[in-house]
Amino acid sequence: MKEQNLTKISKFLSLVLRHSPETIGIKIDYQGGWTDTEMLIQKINQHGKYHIDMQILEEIVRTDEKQRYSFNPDKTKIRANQGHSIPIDLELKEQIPPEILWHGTATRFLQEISEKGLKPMSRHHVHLSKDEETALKVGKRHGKPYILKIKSGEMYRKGIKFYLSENGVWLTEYVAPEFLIWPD
Ligand code: HQG
Repeated sequence: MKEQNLTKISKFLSLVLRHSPETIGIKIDYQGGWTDTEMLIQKINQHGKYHIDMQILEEIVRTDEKQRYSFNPDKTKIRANQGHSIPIDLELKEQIPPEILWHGTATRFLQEISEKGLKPMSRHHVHLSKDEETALKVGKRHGKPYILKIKSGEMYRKGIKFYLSENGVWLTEYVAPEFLIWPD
């Protein structure tokens, strides 16, 4: 299938698996955020916007640029690896973060962030990147990008929990202003 079409379907998958499963009438398990693969394919096809089969779904899971989705071992279930707004428990294990992590945002949010810190907004966690380049891409999604460094090592030593999603995104509940490093 053409890459462009796969991207469109992948975006639609993000919508149903992270934010709005009711769009196609499926349910996401609270525990783990999984949904039944066959049911997902059937309901997407019934909804009518896209026509997919197992082969296409496998191709998306394999090739998605950010590795947003995973199957369980026998592929009977599928989930988004992070980024949800619906209530689910991804059952992530706590991890020790690197000393510094990065967060890409937009200049228009800076005033608010400097006063209140980084909040999860509509998602479950604040999303942090392991490198500056990734943070820049994330920031550009919102407008004029701006990159902050996060004192993740210090946060961890103060007892703040960090998680790592299956696709390499660092997650934490909140970053207080004192842990933000502003560029010179
Ligand atoms: C900002 C993408 C005002 C925050 C990416 C961000 C990521 C505040 C925006 C993932 C704030 C929320 C997540 C505060 C934070 N006041 N604005 N106190 N605290 N913000 O999209 O991190 O393509 O929910 O800086 O790769 O941009 O979806 O979060 O700009 O991993 O797979 O509020 O989404 O992955 O925006 O991106 P988002 P994000 P996917």
